[in-house]
Amino acid sequence: MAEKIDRYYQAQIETASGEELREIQSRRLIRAVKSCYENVPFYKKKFDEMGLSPEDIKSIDDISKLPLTEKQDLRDNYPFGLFAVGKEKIVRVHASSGTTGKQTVVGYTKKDIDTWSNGTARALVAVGATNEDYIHISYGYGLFTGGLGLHYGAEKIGAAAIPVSSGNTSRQIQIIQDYGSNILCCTPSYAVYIGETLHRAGISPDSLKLRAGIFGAEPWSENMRLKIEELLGLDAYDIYGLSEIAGPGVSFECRQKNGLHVCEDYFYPEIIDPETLRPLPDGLYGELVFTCIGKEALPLIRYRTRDITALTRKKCECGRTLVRMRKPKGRTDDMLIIRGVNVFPSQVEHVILSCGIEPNYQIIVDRKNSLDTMTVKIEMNDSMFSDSVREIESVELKIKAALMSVLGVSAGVMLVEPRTLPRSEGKAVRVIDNRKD
Ligand code: DLL
Repeated sequence: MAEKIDRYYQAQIETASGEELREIQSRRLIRAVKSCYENVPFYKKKFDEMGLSPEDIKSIDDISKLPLTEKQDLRDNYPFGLFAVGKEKIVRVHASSGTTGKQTVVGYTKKDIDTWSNGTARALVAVGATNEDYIHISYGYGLFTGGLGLHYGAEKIGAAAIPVSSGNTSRQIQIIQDYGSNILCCTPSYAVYIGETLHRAGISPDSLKLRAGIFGAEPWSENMRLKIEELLGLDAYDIYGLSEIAGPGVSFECRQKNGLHVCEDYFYPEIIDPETLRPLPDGLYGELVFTCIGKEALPLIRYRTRDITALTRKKCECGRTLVRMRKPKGRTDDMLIIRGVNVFPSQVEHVILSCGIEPNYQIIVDRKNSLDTMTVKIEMNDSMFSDSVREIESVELKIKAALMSVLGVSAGVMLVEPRTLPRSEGKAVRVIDNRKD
């Protein structure tokens, strides 16, 4: 287990007073707004249409006067139309995978890469990483921001980055064993897969040097945290981010495992009601919106992430004053509406794990005779598989009842043979929606 002293990568910022932070945020917001107005025709047009001038923004308190930006705006200006700097200043591009429509492309100046790496460096130090650690990075390297994001953070703190990238799970395990990897970075679903493979190979997690894991890029529940910690024998921490804003490290968990500290000196968060678009007070769940106040190449203003969370400014035991966001529940566009009831895949995951079953599942949604149906396919583990049909049916009924009580809508449950559902080395695909609107 990690030593219990809290350390910071940039103590001055991470433990700054509310007043100091607001002063930095105000100064940076004014600069970002000016840059957008002067350098991005899309924002100039928006401001002019609203009758808004950059001079109207005098402090961070004026933020809600600014227009919102949507993913579609990035798509409409594909690939580089929202960049605020010339080609000569861009040193890197990344892109989001974008399962529908065009990809969204993001650019970074040298300073932006530095800013982003500070975020991942803060995240690594917050979970106890030091320059003596081997940081095993199994997020994909490439246009996806996961691999290179953690990589630069690891190098910043002087640790040794192991750029394994995703895939080839037996090789991952070999490297974890042979190199003595201390910190594992990958998606939570891939962490489960690595853990299961380890167990099948008869390798005890106690024989490894893994101490902590930094898992993100997809929503995961508290029960999933316990599962991963048990499978891999480490402390599992959440990390959040999105390519449009930077990549991983926009927010991160500390040892308290109680919300993710937002790097609010670079990325100013707000929560809005996704229907009325009005700002919501701390503590209420709504859609997370970010304004990039410390970025040069793509300083997005009030970007709608579609992620659902709540903010809290309550004191954190770690000493960091950076505002915390709750573990994201899911995305407004991932939310399933089943016969009028809102269902998040993360709720289904919570139920499955609380019934003591492994988190390998898939939600199949269909429409039969104009009625929505939802079936949850869940993999049995090897010991369940040898149970009698009656025992298996009774487990199905138990999960069905638990789903009904948590979701408020009935769902079919189908236990399937071990290792028959697709595994993911990156973001898991949990939902198959066969409804045609
Ligand atoms: O997923 C960046 C990342 C890489 C974050 C590695 C953490 C670790 P995108 O591919 O642009 O970027 O996807 C961003 O993924 O809007 C959320 O919906 C989801 N997401 C990311 N982190 C979390 C998390 C990366 N910790 C989108 N919990 C975001 C829940 C997350 N959802």
